[in-house]
Order: sequence, then structure tokens, then C-alpha cells
Amino acid sequence: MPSSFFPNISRIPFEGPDSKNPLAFKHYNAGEVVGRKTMREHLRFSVVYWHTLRGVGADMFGVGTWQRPWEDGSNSVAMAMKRARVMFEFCEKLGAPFYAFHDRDVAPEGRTLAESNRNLDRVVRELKTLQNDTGIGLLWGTACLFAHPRYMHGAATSCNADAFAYAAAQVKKAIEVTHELRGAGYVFWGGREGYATLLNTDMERELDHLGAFLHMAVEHKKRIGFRGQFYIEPKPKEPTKHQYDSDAAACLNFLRDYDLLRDFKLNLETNHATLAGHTMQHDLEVAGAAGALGSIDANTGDMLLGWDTDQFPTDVYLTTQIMLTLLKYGGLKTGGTNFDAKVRRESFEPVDLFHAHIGGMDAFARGLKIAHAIRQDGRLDQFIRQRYSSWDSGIGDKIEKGKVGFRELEDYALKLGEVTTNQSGRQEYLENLINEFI
Ligand code: XLS
Ligand code: NI
Ligand code: NI
Repeated sequence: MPSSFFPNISRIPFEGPDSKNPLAFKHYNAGEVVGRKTMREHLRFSVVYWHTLRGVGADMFGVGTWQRPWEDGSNSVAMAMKRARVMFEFCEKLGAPFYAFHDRDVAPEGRTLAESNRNLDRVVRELKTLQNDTGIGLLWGTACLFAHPRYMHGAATSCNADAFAYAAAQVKKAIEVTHELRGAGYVFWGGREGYATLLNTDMERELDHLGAFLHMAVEHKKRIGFRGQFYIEPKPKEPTKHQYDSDAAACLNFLRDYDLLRDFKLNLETNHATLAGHTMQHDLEVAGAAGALGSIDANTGDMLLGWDTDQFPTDVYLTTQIMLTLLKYGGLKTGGTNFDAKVRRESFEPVDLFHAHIGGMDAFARGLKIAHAIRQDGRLDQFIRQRYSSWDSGIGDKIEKGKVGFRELEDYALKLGEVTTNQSGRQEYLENLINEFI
């Protein structure tokens, strides 16, 4: 493949922590083994089409600023084909094994659904060739059900049945092309599945429609033999005031309610968790405890800005916490570390895309190594086990095994007199312990 879109940048090497080369990894060393897997296998990095290749650097107050010399200013199929080559050159130089897209990121929407599908088919053929040539794979596909005016009231939760039908057709096709490209998964992010005001909203009906929509998706997945993992990506608000898939707990409740938990896992995004008033680690733990931890959208917000700023993650405390929970639940399987993140409007040169991804990959590599060391050390685990040791025998064991009820516990408490066995939570000690490794 001709290396023409980033002519001054070669394959990003690993040079180790002492390197001063900004276009080298200091910590991410793909082949290095951490525990039982290489970093590449643990982290499964992925580059997103929408921010990295389709973003322009616009904000609410100003137009795009990003220089993308390969763009010809059109939204044509020819430009989409060229952009696909930009994506694969970028991933190859970065050493990212995966990419992710919305249907409308990779190919232009046509005047009719049939034309949109034809555009998509043409670009998908090109993507397939590029995948085969490079070995880079599709982490997940998804459908853009939030940009076009037809989805102004939502898609699966629209008040308009025609919009629901159109969305179904679009998702059907998006699953089919994801299957065609051997995608490891498919994501549902409810871009406008929520409401702007309750004054015009029949929430019960909208939720039932969303449940029905996802059942149809599962049925179609089975019909075409797509084996990739389905994910829901929680986000509490933005663009709507309230999104139904607001956080991990809300998604799990929805999936249980509509008997879909078997068929879905969660794709958790840091900035979405913080918008919901949680930490990323909180949402990962909620998903992990339910056996639904699937994949992550790696980014970070700005605590002083109240929206989804989708910045690249560079905070090693954050990546350590994420990796601690991921390792605890057995690591990523079908999922990946997907950089759903964008460079700042002021970072307008193509090289900034490299700085951004290198920084994120290094931050995750450090988080992985630190989390692994903390687990090997064992003191944190041991502390937690010891903290719950009253459940391992005696009355705790009887409660866990369901052998006692309120009457027996009343007898026990009367004899006990008072609870005298509480131990310190040692939060400060544990915070210091984590710092030993950072
Ligand atoms: C938006 C979401 C979106 C999903 C894919 O906030 O993060 O980018 O990841 O539709
Ligand atoms: Ni996302
Ligand atoms: Ni987001």
C-alpha cells in the first residue's frame, strides 16, 4: 500500500520510557507479555472513523479547523474509498489492530435508502480488501440513527412509526455489513433514544418499542449467522435531555426487563459514565458484577466542562482503575479499547492524531502494567477478602447459604448484645498503596 497520506510519519516504534521521541511509544510494547497475554491481546486498541476521519474540529461556536489534506471537500463514494485507505495507513503506522465505524461514516448517505445501501456496499468491498491486506480488523460496526432530520424524535423510540421502520432497515443493513467484514461486535448507542420533554412523551410505549427493536435485531443476527457480540453503550444525556440507556445499571435493568440480557453486553465509555455522575470504574464494576462487561470506549471528559468532550485519556490513575476492573473480570474478549476520542479544535494538524493516539495507548499500557503489578502483589485483594471475612463462617456463612431468616437473626442479635467487630475501612492506607505502584 503506498504510504502517501502521512508522508512524514513512519511506523510508530516502541522506544521505552527514556525516549524523548514524541512519535514513539514509551510504554505500549505490543509483543510484551503481561501476565498471560501480550499487551496487544490485552488492550485490543481500536481507532474510530467518526472523530478521527470524519470530524472537522467544529464546535457550537465555530466551523471546522482541522487540516486533512486528503479531503477533496466532497462527500462522494470516491472520497469514501480514499478515506478508507487513510484509515488503514493510520492504523498500520500506529499499530492499532482494530477500527470501528457508523454506516454513514464510511459511505455517504444517498437520496434513497437503496442508494445509501449501494454506496455502503461499494465502500465495504474496499474495506474488506484493506482488511485482508493489512490484517486490521473491525472491532464493531454501528448505525448512525441520530444525525439525519428523520430521527429528530429518536429512532427506535420515535413517536413516528415510519422513523422506527427506517431505522430498522438501516440497522439490518449495518449488521449485515459488519458481518461481511467479520466484525467482532455491533454497538447500539441510542443517539436520540430518550426525550427532550416529558410533556410530549409516552415513556412506557417508547421503551416497549426499543425492546421490540432490539429483539428484531437479535432475530436478524441469528438469521444471517452473525456471531459477533451485541453491545449497548450507556450515556445519560446529550443530545437529548435524558437518554433511556443512561448508565450501566439502567441498561441492565432494561435488558432484564425485556429479556435481552443473554444477547447483549455493555460498551462503557468514560465520559458517559462521568456525565451520569459515576466514575468509569463504577460502571465497569456494575457491568462486571452482572457478567455484562463487554468493551470500552476509551476517552475522558473535563470535570470543569459539563458535556461529552471526548478527550484522549492520559490520566494514569484512570487507566489503572479501568485495567484493575477489566483484569478482575478476565479482561477484554470480543471487546476492545476503542478510542472514541477527538483531538482538540486547536490541534489541527494530522500529526496531532498520532500524538493523541500514542498518548492514549501509552496511558493504557501503563495502566495495564500497574494494575497487573497490584494484582500480583496481592495486598489489595487480600485486604478486600479480609474485610468480608465475617461472611466466610459462622452467621455470615449461614446468611449467604440462605439457612437463616429474620427470626434466627433476631435470636442471634439478642445474644450478640452489640456489634463490636467492625474494622477500619483504611481508605487512606489503600490510596497510598495504589500510589506505591504509580
Ligand atoms: C456518542 C457515542 C458514540 C458511540 C457510537 O457519544 O460515544 O460515538 O460510541 O455511536
Ligand atoms: Ni462511544
Ligand atoms: Ni461519547
